[in-house]
Amino acid sequence: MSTNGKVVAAFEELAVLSEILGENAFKVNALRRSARTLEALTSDVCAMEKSALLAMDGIGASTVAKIQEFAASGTMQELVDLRARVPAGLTQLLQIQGLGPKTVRAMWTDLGIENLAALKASIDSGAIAKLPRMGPKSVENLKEGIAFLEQSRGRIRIGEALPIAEALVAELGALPSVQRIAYAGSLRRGRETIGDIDVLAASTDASALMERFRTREDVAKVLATGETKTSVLTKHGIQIDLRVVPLDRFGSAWLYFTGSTDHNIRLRERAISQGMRLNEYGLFPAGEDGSIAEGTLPVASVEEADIHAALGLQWIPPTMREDRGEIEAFAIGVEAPCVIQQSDIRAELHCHTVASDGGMTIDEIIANAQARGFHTIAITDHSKGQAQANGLDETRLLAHIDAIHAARARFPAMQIWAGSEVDILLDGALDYDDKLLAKLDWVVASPHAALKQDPQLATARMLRAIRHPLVHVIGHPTGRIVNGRPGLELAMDELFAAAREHNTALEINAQHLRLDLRDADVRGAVNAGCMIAIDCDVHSSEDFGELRYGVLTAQRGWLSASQCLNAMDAKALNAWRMQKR
Ligand code: DGT
Ligand code: CA
Ligand code: CA
Ligand code: ZN
Repeated sequence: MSTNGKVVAAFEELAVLSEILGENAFKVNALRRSARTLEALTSDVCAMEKSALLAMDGIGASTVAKIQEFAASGTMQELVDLRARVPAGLTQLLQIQGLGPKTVRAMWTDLGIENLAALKASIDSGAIAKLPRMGPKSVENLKEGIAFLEQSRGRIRIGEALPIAEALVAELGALPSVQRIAYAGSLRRGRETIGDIDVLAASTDASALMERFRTREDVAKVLATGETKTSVLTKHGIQIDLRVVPLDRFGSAWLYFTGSTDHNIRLRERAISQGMRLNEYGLFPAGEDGSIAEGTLPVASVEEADIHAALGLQWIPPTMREDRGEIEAFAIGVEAPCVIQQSDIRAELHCHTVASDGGMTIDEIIANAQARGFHTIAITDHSKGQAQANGLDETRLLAHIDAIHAARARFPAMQIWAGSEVDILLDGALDYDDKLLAKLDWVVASPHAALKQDPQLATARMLRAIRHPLVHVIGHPTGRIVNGRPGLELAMDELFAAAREHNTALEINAQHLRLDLRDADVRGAVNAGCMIAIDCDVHSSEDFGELRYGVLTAQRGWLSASQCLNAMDAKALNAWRMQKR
């Protein structure tokens, strides 16, 4: 998280805790407003002058004092105090979809509920119905929310795990005794959620490395420690396993601990069928009885690719190691799938400026895209139905189109399109009429409301949007949030067939909170012959950095550059656009 992100999160947490504690609404709202204002900032808040801070809307003297305290100490005393006054089990209840601080406060003060177990007991006994506005429908929603939370608990989102793993690898890798270090496991495979972080290292001084790992500032608890493996729990509740392996066996260990387990089983079977044995120490020739004679040296062990090659395979990208046909697909002599790489991406086709709920101006967002080496950007602010996101009505949209087109003169190297992220209404109609849509260069159509809609109605709704002749891309097709809400339940195969027939692309929304389409659905869409867009749904400059998660998800769905809009050259992309105009 950036410094600004941490400050915003601190203000949000202050607001939530204050609300649970029953502080007056004025104070709570002021804290929320501070968070919103700071969220939109593009410069480092901790480096700003007091006068510049005070000049911003919704930032008063007490907010400035808290920011300065955070800049100096990395925390805020008030936050520490409030955390101590609210039971930890209570803030955890806020992770239940649809449950806000007001209701959590009522549960606490009226029913004495302090954790999830007590909440479930009160649902079972019926006591929960004593709360205001807690009718049968609300209780049902609450039950669904709890079930979803329990199913996802314990797994963290890749967007939280990857930066932590990268920082750890960089920190430990800087030790002179560390010869090689890398992360493995589900994180390397790019799964949307991670059970724990697995790190492998080769070192000339294993005990010093383990000591350093155990005593890092971020470690809350050492779960187990030895010469070759140490497991810790971080202060954020994330388990990290560090294993030390011999440098000349790094490749075989990396292969083994990257997994998946099912993929590993297939690889071992292949080794056996070729009279060999594969384990984390290498690929070995086996005797008549299948055993590895003592002192036998491995055929391959230093690099993953050596082992693959000795097994008659091309190197298999980690994101594809899930036992979904990859071993056959990567056999030497077969034309292997060439999955998309981040460097293939040259366009951002879904982003929001200050005109709706983004933090950058038109020029800022274009400059960001250009700095990333992109040739095309489509600016797609929200449509009028998204009032909470300051969606544009017809008059504002027409002016916005002109403003975007006017920017072309200032960025002659960029292909700049005036678009919209148009809301898909409940029946599949769009939030703007066709006359207005036809004036836009680029149309992304997305579902935002009624995400618990009946599956048949939801499928019909999305099919109608896909068939609309002016729609280029369906944005975040299910509306799900990873570890947050399941989103629309759709007959995906019907969507893929329609998308293919009508030449409408489907989005992989790269935001790690969304990753929507999910990996398995990307594979389905790819097989059905659909075009895919990978977009960052940019609201702030940092959001461009979410691209990596979208690319990992695309790779897990076996997407190649040839089926991805964002990998086309500028001319081809424009030609594709024009078939809808
Ligand atoms: P996670 O952490 O639940 O998101 O998933 P993974 O895949 O990272 O699983 P993890 O951390 O238990 O182990 C990392 C990899 O190491 C796993 O994908 C395969 C390999 N591995 C670990 N333990 C075993 C084992 O007992 N048997 C086999 N075959 N493979 C294992
Ligand atoms: Ca793991
Ligand atoms: Ca592990
Ligand atoms: Zn959206």
